[in-house]
Amino acid sequence: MKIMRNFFNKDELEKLVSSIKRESGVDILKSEGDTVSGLYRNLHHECDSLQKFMLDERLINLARDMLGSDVYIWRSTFWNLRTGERGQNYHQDIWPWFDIWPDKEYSLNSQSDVCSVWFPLEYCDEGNGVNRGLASEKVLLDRSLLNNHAFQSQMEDLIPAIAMSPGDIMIFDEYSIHGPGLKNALRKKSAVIFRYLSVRRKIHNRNELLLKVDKTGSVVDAKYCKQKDVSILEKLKRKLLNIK
Ligand SMILES: O=C(O)CCC(=O)C(=O)O
Repeated sequence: MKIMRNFFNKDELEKLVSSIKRESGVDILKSEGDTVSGLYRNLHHECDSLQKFMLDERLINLARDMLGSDVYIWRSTFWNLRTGERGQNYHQDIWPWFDIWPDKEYSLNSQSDVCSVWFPLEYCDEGNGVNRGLASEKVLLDRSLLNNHAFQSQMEDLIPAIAMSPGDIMIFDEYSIHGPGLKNALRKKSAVIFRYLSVRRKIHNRNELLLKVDKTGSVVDAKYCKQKDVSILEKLKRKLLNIK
């Protein structure tokens, strides 16, 4: 897990928020609906400005370096917490993803296939659920620990809360233990996560678009895993690959 300060500037973030509002009508700073399972997933399928943000050459290169391979743009999610709400338990991302990759062999020797980039849209600290991360060596923990009270409280003591300002980013792999903490938020929070996937990883039975990018952040290929209506994804794929 690593933190990079002032990676984005204030203007870039403000522009992002306002253009998403203009393009999709969604105010991503507002908490609505179910905040724990993730808000506004994959808005980049419909928002050019968000796509462009995810295609940032510097982010692509960070992901390529971490994963040691070419990458797909996989997911974007906005996480909000209203005052008084509590976010996700501490977890490793491999836990919720077991179901997506039932045939993946996780081991202490295997490289992460997912690079996550998390960043707040407003100042975040212990009071509003900063996404803390443990910079440990690789560990493989049992999934039952997700709801194990003793483990969760232990993590609360072990994982330091590192305050982050808009512009800072946190980068972590699928083995990192992370989460916004156990306490109820004293103030609202709004944060973003981008997920980059190694081309090594296969996705089954998901209605999701994978955008393969080169070093410069240009989309060089796009594929989706078909499940239901893929017309929006098909349109986006054609647009990004300049297919008439
Ligand atoms: O920002 C948050 O509240 C949680 C983000 C997170 O842990 C995740 O997406 O895996």
